[in-house]
Amino acid sequence: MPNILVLGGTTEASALAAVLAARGDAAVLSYAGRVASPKVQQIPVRIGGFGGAAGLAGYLRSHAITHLVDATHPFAAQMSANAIAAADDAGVPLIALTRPAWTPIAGDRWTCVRDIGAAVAALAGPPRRVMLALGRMHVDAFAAQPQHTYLLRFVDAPVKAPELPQYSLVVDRGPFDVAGDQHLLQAHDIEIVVCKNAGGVGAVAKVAAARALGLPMIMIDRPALPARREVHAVADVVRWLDHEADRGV
Ligand code: 3Y8
Ligand code: NAP
Repeated sequence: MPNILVLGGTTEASALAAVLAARGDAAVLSYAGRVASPKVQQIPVRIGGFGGAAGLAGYLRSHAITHLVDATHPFAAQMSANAIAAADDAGVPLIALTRPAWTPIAGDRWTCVRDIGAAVAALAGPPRRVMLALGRMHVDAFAAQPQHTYLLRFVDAPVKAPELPQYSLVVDRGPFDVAGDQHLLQAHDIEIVVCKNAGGVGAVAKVAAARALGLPMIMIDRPALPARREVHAVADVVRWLDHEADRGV
């Protein structure tokens, strides 16, 4: 019988968890513990780091995990690298459930940059009204461009005030919808949107909203990851689980 560990934190991880619950599979979804109240899941949840790749390998062994599914966000690069190393060390099959990157369509005004630092640099110039749809973890880097008026969106109210001279803060969690994001951009008279190329559907609303309003975007490319088996659909993970289980791998 499979005993599955899902590394979660994404819309796709939640969708997979619901399918595993319906199938009656033994499965646990893991969160880092980044937000105060993570989404309630239909399978048991564990919260907190493992203690690096070695800690995760130890968890795989001590909990007799038979299959590891990395369904983390494309920017959770450290977790994904640790999953590859730990699965190899513990001899546990690994699959990644991830989302294809968003791609621009005709008329889009994207400036693609390689990381947060390049996004900060791309904001050099006269004051503008900028939406940073990046969450909380990287906002302080934008203090290097204090001339702008920022709109921030966090999952939780921050413990420490962001180090930006001029900002508005919205506390909200996705998945978001296009009408809501279009209203938000218009209400704050946003001139440019900065975001990560997260892919998927839970964060795409702002991309569609900016497109509808003809706004430029600074799109941060996702970090490169070591090679691993990757699928883009929950059904492909289920097929893998059944196939690998049949082979007794
Ligand atoms: C803790 C667990 C689900 C998962 C939902 C997806 C969609 C909604 C959109 C914007 C962009 C952002 C941010 C975002 C989205 C989904 C998904 C996604 C982006 C939760 C969650 C956890 C987190 C962590 C949080 C980060 C932050 C990033 C906000 C749950 C709600 C900006 C990423 O305060 C903090 O420390 C927040 C940290 C990592 C990035 C950052 O740098 O701040 N996600 N988000 C996970 C854990 O503890 O392991 O409560 O559901 C999950 C979701 N957030 O099941 O429906 O699938 O991507 N999350 C980005 O894409 O740029 C918001 O505002 O438009
Ligand atoms: P990260 O930088 O790749 O990971 C840093 C450390 O956090 C990891 O080494 C691990 O600690 C711990 N960790 C990360 N994900 C974990 C998980 N699912 N379960 C247990 N521990 C985890 O990760 P991150 O970018 O901070 O993302 C953290 C979580 O938020 C992930 O679940 C991710 O899916 C979710 N998320 C992230 C983003 C984003 O923009 N980065 C967006 C949406 C959702 P140890 O080394 O101690 O094991």
